[in-house]
Amino acid sequence: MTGFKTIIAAAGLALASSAGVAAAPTAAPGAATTTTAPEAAAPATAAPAAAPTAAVAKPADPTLAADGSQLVKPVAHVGQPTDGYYGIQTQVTKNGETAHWFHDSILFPLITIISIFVLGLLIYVVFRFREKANPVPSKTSHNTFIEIVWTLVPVLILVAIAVPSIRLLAAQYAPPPKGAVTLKAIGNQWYWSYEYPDHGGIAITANMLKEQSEVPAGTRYRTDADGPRLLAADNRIVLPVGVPIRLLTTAADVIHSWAVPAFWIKLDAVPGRINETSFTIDKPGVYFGQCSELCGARHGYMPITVEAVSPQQFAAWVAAKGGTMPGAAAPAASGADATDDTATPATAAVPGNAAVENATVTAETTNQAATANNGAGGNPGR
Ligand SMILES: [Cu+2]
Repeated sequence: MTGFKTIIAAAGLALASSAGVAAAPTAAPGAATTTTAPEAAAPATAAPAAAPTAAVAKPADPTLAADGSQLVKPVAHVGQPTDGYYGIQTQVTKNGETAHWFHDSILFPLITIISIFVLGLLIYVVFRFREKANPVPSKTSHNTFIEIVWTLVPVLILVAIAVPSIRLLAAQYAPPPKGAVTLKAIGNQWYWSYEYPDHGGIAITANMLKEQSEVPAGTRYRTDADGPRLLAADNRIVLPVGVPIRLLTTAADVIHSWAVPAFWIKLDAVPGRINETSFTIDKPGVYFGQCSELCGARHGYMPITVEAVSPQQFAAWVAAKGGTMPGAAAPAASGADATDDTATPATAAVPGNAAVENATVTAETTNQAATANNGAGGNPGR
């Protein structure tokens, strides 16, 4: 039996090597020393027997391709800033759509009309009542009609703005309904960590992906499939579409702010307290955001990447992360720490620059390192 296992392991090793994939660490040492030439040739019939032994640890992550790269690529103009475009990003939540309409149909026209009206009045007054054109100024100090108009009109304008504004504000803080998916975002200097407390306590750390020129060879770097520069994170937060999301924010050190423009969400993450809001994503896709509270030297380098998927894919993703859907039975223990996102996947190394869960870069922990200041030399000062 032991001999058979060795053959299987050797066949798996040979297959993995020929495909350019590093073998799982557990199989490597023993198999390499006991392999004999004929078995190492790995007849085709031995390969299927070897494959399942390596794949049973975790279900596949539905958001990743077989090579570990991101399946869903960001789409231009969606969930991210666009060169040369000004205006609010396309919104994918109800509150966002309301806010977008409120801005485009009420606030912006109103501001434009008022500004042009006041400018016109000023220009008229400057020319019409200048000393040359109006040598004897009027001494009128009171006009009941004009006073009523300039009091009433601004009041009506303010009421017209206040009604949709307060309604939107209330909707943003409406408690999530039952069945909401809870996402807890924790701000850290300078990365985000996440927990899914209703889904078996899945925990994820998300760091910004650096550019190829900024990392040593062999280290994962950002590609266009990950997202735009400074906005792509190594681990995406996966959320279901059409399901209310309860967002909880807090922080481990200083105040951060979890903000994703396409969701119309910006919620401060304050140490020692938990803030809550809710939203429902309408469309699948990849959406980007950033920390929006000045939180230190690398404040600008803690992006947020959310991938919205169908509820079925979300359930598959939860299973891939070792979590459970609410109400479902806990999965059989696989031996690995189900909530440890940094655990090495059973499929071991992924070729090339593919996305892997454990690609999280160790976060810098001091201002000195983060700003590349020379601690010994001190700040040169100005
Ligand atoms: Cu921050």
